[in-house]
Amino acid sequence: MQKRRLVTSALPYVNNIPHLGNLIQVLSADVFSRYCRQAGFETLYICGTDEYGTATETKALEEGITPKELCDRFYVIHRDIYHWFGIAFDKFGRTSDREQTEITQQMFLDLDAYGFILEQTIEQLYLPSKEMFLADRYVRGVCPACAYKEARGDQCENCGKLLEPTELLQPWTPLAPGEPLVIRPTKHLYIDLPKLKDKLEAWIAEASARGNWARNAVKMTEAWIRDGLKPRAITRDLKWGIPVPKTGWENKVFYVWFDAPIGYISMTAALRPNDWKSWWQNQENVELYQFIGKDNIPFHTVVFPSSLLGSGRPWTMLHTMSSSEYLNYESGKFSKSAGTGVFGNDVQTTGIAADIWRFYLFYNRPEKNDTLFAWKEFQERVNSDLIGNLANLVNRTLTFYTKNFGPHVLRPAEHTGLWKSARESEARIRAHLEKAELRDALKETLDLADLGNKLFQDSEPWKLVKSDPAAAQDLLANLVHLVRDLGLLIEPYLPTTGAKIRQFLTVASDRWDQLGQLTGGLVVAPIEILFKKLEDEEITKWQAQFAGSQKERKDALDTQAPETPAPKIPVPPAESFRQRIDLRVAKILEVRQHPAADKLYIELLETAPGVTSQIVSGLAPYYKPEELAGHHILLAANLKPAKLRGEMSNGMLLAASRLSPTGDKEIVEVIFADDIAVGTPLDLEGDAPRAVGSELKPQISIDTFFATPLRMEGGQLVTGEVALKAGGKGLKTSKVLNGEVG
Ligand code: B3M
Ligand code: ZN
Repeated sequence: MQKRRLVTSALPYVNNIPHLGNLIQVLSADVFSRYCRQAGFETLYICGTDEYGTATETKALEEGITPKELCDRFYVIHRDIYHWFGIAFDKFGRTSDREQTEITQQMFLDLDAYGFILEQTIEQLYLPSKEMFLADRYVRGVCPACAYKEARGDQCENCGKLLEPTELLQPWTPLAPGEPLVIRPTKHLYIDLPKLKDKLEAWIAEASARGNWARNAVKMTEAWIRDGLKPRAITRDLKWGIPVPKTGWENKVFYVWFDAPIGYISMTAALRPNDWKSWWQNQENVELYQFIGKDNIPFHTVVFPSSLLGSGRPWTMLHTMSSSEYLNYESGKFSKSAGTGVFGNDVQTTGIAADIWRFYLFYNRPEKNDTLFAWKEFQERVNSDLIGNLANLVNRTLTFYTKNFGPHVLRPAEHTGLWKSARESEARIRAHLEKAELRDALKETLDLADLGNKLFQDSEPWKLVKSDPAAAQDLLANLVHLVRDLGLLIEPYLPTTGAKIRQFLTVASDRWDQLGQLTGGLVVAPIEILFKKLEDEEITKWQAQFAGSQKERKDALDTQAPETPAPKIPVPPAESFRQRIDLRVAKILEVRQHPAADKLYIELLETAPGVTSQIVSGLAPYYKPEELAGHHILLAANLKPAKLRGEMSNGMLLAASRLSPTGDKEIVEVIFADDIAVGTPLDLEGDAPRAVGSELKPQISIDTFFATPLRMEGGQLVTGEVALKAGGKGLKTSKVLNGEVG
């Protein structure tokens, strides 16, 4: 018997308008659950708004309304945006609903009963002028792991590390910028993660393999366990949250990250009051698929599973984790606070259909790497792949068929070449979807459309219909069935389009058991054009419109110091290095071939303890992957992220090079630093060495980087006349003793 499928996407915080980057997860879970339903699995897709916590409480205070009023307002905004995008939730609930309080309180009571709750008095940051403790998100400061300046008190948005507010360096609060924060004692309840460690580790090892967790989820979870599990506070000094059901704790509420994942359960309970346990306490018969962004990984693979394991009930645990990377916008990050990018409500004003947005977002889904939303590429992909390929095949096949043979499509003799390939392709599509590889499955679907177009083109039916009309009709009937398959395959991605294609063919069922079947009995109804091409003028207009329309974006730009340009008059290299160049020791965790370039590798690095990042380098002609993996190297760490042949690169690895004695080839040597700890900064000899985790210098362009010369001299890395040191040690090469470094 097939297991049921429970699908969730991260519950969006209610106090903001989601942008395209946030929509990825909600959309991904939508495609996956639509696929599951079409493939015949009993499926539930659960999502809703995450409403409690400091951010909501503070925003409501600022606007002079109650938190509940604020949430009511934004809940509707979220719901309507997702509705516009065609998301077919079974339930879009709210964490402020009654079921959430009941189930969260029971979860806590269970954990307490089994001895997994601790009480501790801690020192916490306190804002005297407002007489409040500043928890989690309302403290900002420098991340101790990656030196990101705007890290939040609960987590660094840049590197994903979970934090305690007091761990931040130079803490401050946007509620009172400039006011010093003081540390005061307060008592809190903790979940005893160390006591759950064995259970948890056993579960992670087994579940991550069985459920094929995304690579970033496995890596981040491993790093998190390796850093050591500590008890985690589950209460906060706030009013807007779920009350703690314990005497003496009336003034505290549960921490939003304790209750938020329970939202998946409570929203199911709100939908199915009598039978939610058959979904959530039924590990034997239910598989849980979760779609989140990579910044939420440890909450879903470590913290929430610990609550479930410790509560002593037979919860349905995570099966497949699909944690996407980031979608960046044009030249930078989508940012809610900076107002950069395209927001869910903006999208509706462009007049571009939801299916077109969905198409590009999945074509460009940040599945295994960060990707970039770029207007030009958006136009190209939509015009050439969606319209030029898929829609074109639908249109030309159905038009040609009806014009020559009328509306009825009988069962043709099977075109064996076509259907052998098509069935293989359909099997690959299913296999990708089963692994939540949504982008790969979409590409495969487009390839199948391409195959249909080639067959159409090569068979020249416009000639064949004159010489052998019966053969032409048979061929076209095969292609009409392929169009039916493509409609079914594209429907999870483009639900409106898929349904239209079925309408064109008078096919009522959306089930995938029809795939590959030459059924006949199709009737071609009058068809319409599926999409209209995106014109240059429109693209230019939107590019400008979304580049600077948000007020916050302008303000942010005004206050940002412009990058110091590369000097025109010569500045001593050492001084230029001191001001601009930030090199750090990093470890190469993995090396793989760039899919689109023979000479490039994609390297996964550990740039600070537990922090990973990807770069692209041109080392393939010089090193085998196994000669690089595991080594510590030098990373230019403050370069602006760049996209190299479609892959994001967050920095550059340093190598020395010189010409061979015969002058006909380049000898390249990566500067290894295996005996120096990951994250160690490089400083000029004689300067005070900076610490691991110290703040990065401002971002620079690659041109600025190359304006400061770095060289090997006698096997020593130098800039100008001065040697560079990391952790007191010099950086050495053994083959390229004198040469350029870049
Ligand atoms: N609300 C973070 C976010 O919106 C958080 C996810 C909760 S999932 C249970 O990105
Ligand atoms: Zn960080």
